[in-house]
Amino acid sequence: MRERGDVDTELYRTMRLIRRFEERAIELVHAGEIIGGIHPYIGQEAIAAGVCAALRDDDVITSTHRGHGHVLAKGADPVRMLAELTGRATGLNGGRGGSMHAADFGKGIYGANGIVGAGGAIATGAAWAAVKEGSDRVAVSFFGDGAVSQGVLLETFNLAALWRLPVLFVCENNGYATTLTVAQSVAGSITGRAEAFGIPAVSVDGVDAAAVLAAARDAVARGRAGGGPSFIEATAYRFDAHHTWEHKARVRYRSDEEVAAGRSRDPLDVHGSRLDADARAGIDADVEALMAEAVAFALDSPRPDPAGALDHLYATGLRGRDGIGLLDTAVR
Ligand SMILES: Cc1ncc(C[n+]2csc(CCOP(=O)(O)OP(=O)(O)O)c2C)c(N)n1
Repeated sequence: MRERGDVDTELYRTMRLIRRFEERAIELVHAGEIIGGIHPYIGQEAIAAGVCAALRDDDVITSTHRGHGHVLAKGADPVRMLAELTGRATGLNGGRGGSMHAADFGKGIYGANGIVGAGGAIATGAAWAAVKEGSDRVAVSFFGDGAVSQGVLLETFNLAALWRLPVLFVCENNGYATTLTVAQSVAGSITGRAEAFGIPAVSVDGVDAAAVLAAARDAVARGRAGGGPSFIEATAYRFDAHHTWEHKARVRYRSDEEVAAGRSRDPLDVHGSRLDADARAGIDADVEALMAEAVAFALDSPRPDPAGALDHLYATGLRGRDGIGLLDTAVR
C-alpha cells in the first residue's frame, strides 16, 4: 500500500491527474503533435486510481490500448509520459512506444498493449515469477469487456487458478468494445467466466474510487497470502470516443441521451465530493501546473534521431541476420 498522504486525497489527485493528462493529450492530438491519436480513458479514472492505490511499487501491472490511466496511477512520470505520447526522445521509452506501448519496468509497469487480452498472460507470468522468487508481490491485469472472450485470457484464467498465482484480473466494463455492446458480444456473464475456473469474482461500481479500492485491497491481500487469483468487474462509462479518430468520423453508435446520462455521474465528482473544497481546489491547481509543465517539456523536446531507428530492437549482443534487407545494411 502506498503511504503517501491521506488515501482519499491521493485517490482524487490520481484521478484529476489522469483527467487533465487525457484532456491535454486530446488537445495535442488535434494540434498534430500526437501522431495517430489516442484512446481516451476519461470516465474510467476511478478504476485505475482505486486498484493502483492497493498496490506497492514492486507490484506489477499490465495495461491496454486505453492505458494512460493505469500507467499514471502506477506511478509513471506524467511529464515523460506526455513526451512519450508526442514521440519525443525524452519520453518514457525514448518516444518509440507511444500511447499504446508505454512502459516503465522500474515502476512495475509491464506495458500498455495494443493487443486486446494479451496483458493477462503477461501479468500471470509476472505473478508466477513472484512466487518462484519467494516474494509476496502481486500482478494486476487490466482489460476491457471486449477481452473477456479472447482465448488467451481464458487459458490464462485456467493456469492462474491451477497454480494459485497472485494475479488480479480487472475487467473494465464500459459497455462497449469499440461500437459493439456487451449484450451483443458476451454470452453468459463477465464474472461467470472467472467463476468457471474457481476464481473469486465481484462486480463493483467502477465510478466510485473508494469502492474499487476496497475490492482491490481484498483481492491483493488474498493474492499476497497465497490465496490465488481474483477477478473484479468494474463498471463505468467511457465519456469520450473509443479513439480520437471518432472526433472527426462522428460514428453514431451511442445516442446523445445515453452519453449525457453516462457523463452525469463523474468519478471525479463522486469522490471529490468527499474532500474539503479547498483541498480539492489545491489539487486541481497543482495538477494544472504539472500538466502545463508536461506540455511545455514535450513540445520543447527533440524527436528521436532517425539514425538510431534500429536501436533497442535486440538484446545486447544479438545482431540482425544477414540477408534480411534493412537490418542487413543498417545494423552493421
Ligand atoms: C486481438 C485484438 N483484436 C482486435 C483488436 C482491435 N481492437 C482494438 S480496441 C478494440 C475494442 C476493445 O474493447 P474493450 O476490450 O472493451 O476495451 P475498451 O476499448 O472498451 O477500453 C478492438 C476490437 C485488437 N487490438 N486486438
